[in-house]
Amino acid sequence: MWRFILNLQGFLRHLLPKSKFICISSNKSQSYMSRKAKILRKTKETNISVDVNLDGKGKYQIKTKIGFLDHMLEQLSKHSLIDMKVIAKGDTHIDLHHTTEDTGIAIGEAIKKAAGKLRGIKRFSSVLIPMDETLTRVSMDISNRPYLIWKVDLKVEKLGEMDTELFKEWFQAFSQAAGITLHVENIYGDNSHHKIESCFKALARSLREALEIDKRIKNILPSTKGKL
Ligand SMILES: [Mn+2]
Repeated sequence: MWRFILNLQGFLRHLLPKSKFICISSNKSQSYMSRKAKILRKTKETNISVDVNLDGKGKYQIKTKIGFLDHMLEQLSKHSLIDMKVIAKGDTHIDLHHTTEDTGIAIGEAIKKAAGKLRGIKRFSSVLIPMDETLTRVSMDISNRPYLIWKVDLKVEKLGEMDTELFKEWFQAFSQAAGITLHVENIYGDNSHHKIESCFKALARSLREALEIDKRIKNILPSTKGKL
C-alpha cells in the first residue's frame, strides 16, 4: 500500500510543469514570486502598453515610432536584463514630446508595479559606464522618493529626429513614475550620441543591481523606517 502511495506521489510530481515560480512552501513564497507587470496608459495624446519582467534576460520588443528612442529603450532592456515590451502610438505629427515623456511614465509605472513591496531588494546602486571617449555615472535609490539630478550637456540640438532636450524629460518622467531617486551625470565626453546612450546603459545597469534580490535579506524591507 505504502509503495503504491509513493509511486503515485512520484507520478503526480512528474505531471507538474517545471517552473521556478512554483511556491514550494508558504514561507518562501515571496522569493519565488514572479516580478512582472503590465501597464496600459491611454490619453488623448498617446496610447502606450508596457510589459516588464524584472527577472528576465533582457529580451525586448520596442515600437515607439521614434527610431532613436527605440534604440535607447532597447539598451535599457538589454543591459538591465528586464524583459520589456513597449508599444507606443503617439501624436508624433505634432512633435515627439508627448510620446517621449509618456513612455518614461509608463515604463516607470510598470517597473514600480512589478517591484511590488520592495522586500529584499538591494535598493541602492552606483555605476560608471564608459562609451568610447565618454564616461557617465548613474546613482539610484529605489526609495519611493522620486528625484532627478540631471547633469548632461549636449552640444547638438537633435539626435535622430529627437530634440536633445527631450532626454531630460524622459528621465524626469521615469524617475517620478518609478519612485526612484536618480542622479545622472555625464562626467566627460564629446559625442552626443555616446553621451545619451551611456546614460541609458548606466540607468539599465543600475536598475539591474538595485532591483536585484539580496539573498541575505529575502522578504526583509531594506529600511530602518519600516516603509519605502
Ligand atoms: Mn548607438
